[in-house]
Amino acid sequence: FGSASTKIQRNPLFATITSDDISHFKELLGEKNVIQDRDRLLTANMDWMRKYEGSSQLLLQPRSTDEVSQILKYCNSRHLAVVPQGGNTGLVGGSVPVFDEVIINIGSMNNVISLDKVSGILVCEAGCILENLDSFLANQGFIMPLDLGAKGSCQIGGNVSTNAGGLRFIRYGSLHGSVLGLEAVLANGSVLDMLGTLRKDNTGYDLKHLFIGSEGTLGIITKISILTPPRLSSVNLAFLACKDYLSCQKLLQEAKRTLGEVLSAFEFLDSYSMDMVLTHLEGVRNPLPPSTYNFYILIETTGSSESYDKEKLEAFLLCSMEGGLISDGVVAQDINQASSFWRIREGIAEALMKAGAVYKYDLSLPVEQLYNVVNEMRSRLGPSAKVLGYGHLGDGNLHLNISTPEYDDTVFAQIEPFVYEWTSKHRGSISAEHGLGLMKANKIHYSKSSETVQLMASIKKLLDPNGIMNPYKVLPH
Ligand code: FAD
Ligand code: S2G
Ligand code: ZN
Repeated sequence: FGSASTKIQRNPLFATITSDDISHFKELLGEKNVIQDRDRLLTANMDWMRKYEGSSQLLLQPRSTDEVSQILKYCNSRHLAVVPQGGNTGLVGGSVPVFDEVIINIGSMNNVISLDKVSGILVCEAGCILENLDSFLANQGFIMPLDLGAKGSCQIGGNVSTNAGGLRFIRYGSLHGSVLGLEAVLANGSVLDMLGTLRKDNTGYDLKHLFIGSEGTLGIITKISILTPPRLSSVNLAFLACKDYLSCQKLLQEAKRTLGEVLSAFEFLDSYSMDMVLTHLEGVRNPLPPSTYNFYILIETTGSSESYDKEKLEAFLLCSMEGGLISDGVVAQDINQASSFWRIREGIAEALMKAGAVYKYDLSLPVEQLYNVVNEMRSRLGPSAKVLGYGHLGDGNLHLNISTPEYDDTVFAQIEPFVYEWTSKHRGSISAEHGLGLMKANKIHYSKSSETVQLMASIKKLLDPNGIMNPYKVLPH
């Protein structure tokens, strides 16, 4: 794809790094946290999909809120643009520089601060890796309210900044609900202490919500307080096959109705996604006998009584089988089998990267229409590309991914702006959970009115008057 910056001009108001800046940062952070090493910079400048690449000459690794504050205060006074970086697993080009922005990686700020074991309220630093938090909580009888395929690298600060959704969204909802408080540092270095740990606090505008999903453009999140659900003893996972998309929809309605409170995940993938995984990932096999199924569904239940949950799930599966909603299925007998089922769903992104060029669209759509855009895209592209549809069906979130051996301009021109227009026409969102980043900064009007975009721009101007926070991202430039 080259870098999207071919179309964007570097803002001439931004300064470039000088040797005085480097000495200042070394003084402040210590030598080893001021990275100019070529290889380290190469990695930090490239996004996970190897689609966006910046040319930053400097990576800073602060260890405390105060160091973040000092860095931003200095960069703001010098008009040095910055890009906050967490695990760098973002999929819209938001976490890497467009030009030579200074990269500020929060990864060293990875301490758990407190866990209230009565309420399950965790306070931690933004650089904590999601999987590490989940493991820490496991021993305390709690779980993180989100789970995503990137859990091994993504940081909770990045999750909050992108308002990440993920596999548990259907049960535990949005981070706007589970995040109770934040500490954030603004471009001028001021530290906003919004780190409340109360479920209810109705005292004025709830400003933390501005930072949830702001993708590093309003400030750097340094601490988070989050409500973590209790870890329940009984988890079941079924891997099912459906003959058509209508059955998937009906299965979702049935699951919500009959599994009710124990339903904790409802994911789908089509046969093209299954083929992609079986072709490109080692040691992954389809748990169901190959057949003409067109869709696969993962249904997870999480509850507190093994017998009660199993009985509910088995009754649901039997009734769905008899009703013809599912054509085949298997319930994981142990944790290994369950992880092999999840490996199929979570491995699609990785398989796509191995197959060649990927055109990735993360759409929210009404469930009834959600798969139509996949079929439309298939008829538009014909044999020139593989079109995959998978995602969090339970939340109406489609991951439309188009794969070609090499990047192809003509394929791209057949996808955009069609896919955005189609989504907008069906009152969907052009970004369900990944954010806008660089990729969709100029596409926001497909899902937001010009008045709201203008108001967002004035809020950005108020909080970051010099525009140094993650420039060129989220809002049109
Ligand atoms: P980064 O990629 O480093 O940064 C993301 C954005 O947040 C950037 O704009 C960056 O500037 C900003 N940022 C990072 N840290 C901070 C901070 N402390 N303060 C302010 N701004 C900050 N996403 C989902 O929502 N659901 C999924 O199911 C999902 N599955 C994925 C599966 C795979 C295999 C991969 C590779 C990605 C997946 N993602 C998913 C996308 C990605 O993992 C999420 O967007 C994640 O929240 C990014 O976290 P990160 O720490 O990697 O952030
Ligand atoms: C997922 C991330 C990967 C992709 O797998 O749920 O959010 O390919 C996605 O879009
Ligand atoms: Zn997703």
